[in-house]
Amino acid sequence: MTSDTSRFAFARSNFPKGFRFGAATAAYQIEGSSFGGAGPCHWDTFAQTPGNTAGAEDGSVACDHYHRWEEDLDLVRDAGLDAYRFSMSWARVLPEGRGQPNREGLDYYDRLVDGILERGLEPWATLYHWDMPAALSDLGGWRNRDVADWFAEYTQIIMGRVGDRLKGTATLNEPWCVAWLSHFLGHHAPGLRDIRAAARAMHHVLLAHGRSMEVMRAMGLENLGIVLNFEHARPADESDGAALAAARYDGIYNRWFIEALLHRRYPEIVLEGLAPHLPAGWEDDMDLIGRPLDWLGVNYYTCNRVAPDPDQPWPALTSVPGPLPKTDMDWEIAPDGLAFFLKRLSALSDGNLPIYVTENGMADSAPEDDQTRIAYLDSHFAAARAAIDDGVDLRGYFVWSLLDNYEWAFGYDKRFGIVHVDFDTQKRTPKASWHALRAALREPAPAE
Ligand code: IFM
Repeated sequence: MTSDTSRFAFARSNFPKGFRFGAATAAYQIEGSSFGGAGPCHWDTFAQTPGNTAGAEDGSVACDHYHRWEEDLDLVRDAGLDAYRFSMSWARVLPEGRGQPNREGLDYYDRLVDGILERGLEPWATLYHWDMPAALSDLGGWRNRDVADWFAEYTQIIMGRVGDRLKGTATLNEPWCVAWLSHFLGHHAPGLRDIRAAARAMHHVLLAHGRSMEVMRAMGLENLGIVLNFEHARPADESDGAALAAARYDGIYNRWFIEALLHRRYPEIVLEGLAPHLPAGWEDDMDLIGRPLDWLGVNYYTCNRVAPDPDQPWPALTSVPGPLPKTDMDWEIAPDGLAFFLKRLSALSDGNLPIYVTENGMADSAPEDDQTRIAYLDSHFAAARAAIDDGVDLRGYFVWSLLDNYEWAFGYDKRFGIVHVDFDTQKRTPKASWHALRAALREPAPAE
């Protein structure tokens, strides 16, 4: 094993003082949804439908983090990281989605947050990372406008319990996945392929964000934001058709959410297709959606080559394979896309919004000697550093992920962890990337 000799090219001292290095996870991917009195969520039921997830795998046991969280937090601390980003499961807190809270679930998050703090780490929480309670899914989930009020109720309950000790809170993780991937492309729960459902989810997810922020502001909580994902849209060739297809892709994926949040508008190029399907009166919600954020989380992994598909209805586009080296997800490795987005987002917010890379990493099957992951992360750390040099107010960087975990529809085969998990024994083994990170972070930050 070469883990002790592998090195990142960067060290802590290459980044500004106070820059936070962290690792990220999500509840359904690691906790084990069958433990601790959690209610079923739509991923439990989605996985029980043939063909939806690899091997019909689900998150019922996952990494058994629900019982092993202390050992896992030790791994975050021992890597020399500063912060831990995790999510809280709505269905664990409220098994029916609303009404009676699950005391065991609330106690669990209470202990977890205290455990993070006891280890000298900053807790960064996400309120929703995709585990919609099945009882609310029955009522239409993200298609139902009432989801905003349900989410507000959940926000009030969980933040009433742990909000006082969190360093940063995001309402939602990756609304594009919540809405488009899950209601238009059908790859994630609830697995719909319906433009009307997608349009409603695209709006309601933002409305829910707005209501949740309103609740947390009223509670006097601070450092509130949202985590969006971005994928660099590149025309597949030099034709006008490919340019238009890429612009539409960019609009749906990379512009819809952030322009609503920062500028209270949806991009025209997307309204061309979605406007007929949006809920009546959506314009009246834009003021609530666009209330100020304290920070923005950026999840970045790859680029996408976009080509026109004129035989299909709007958005009439498709993706084609690109030439760059790929991860186990078949995602091209394109670190320049990260620098592109950091600069674009900084410009869009006039430099007035602190930005964090809240997820970046790769799936790589190497069990322990994951040199490819070290190279991947290094190239993205370099892109982040370059963006800082260009004036981007980038405050931190969370590696995805602490542990190998449940990669949604792909099951347990795609390994994103800097720590290997043997899913038969639940044994954790730090990989070369974990050791390399520890070496890079050991170097002290420069004096002021
Ligand atoms: O595992 C996911 C995570 O849940 C959200 N962002 C992307 C990761 C890799 O696909």
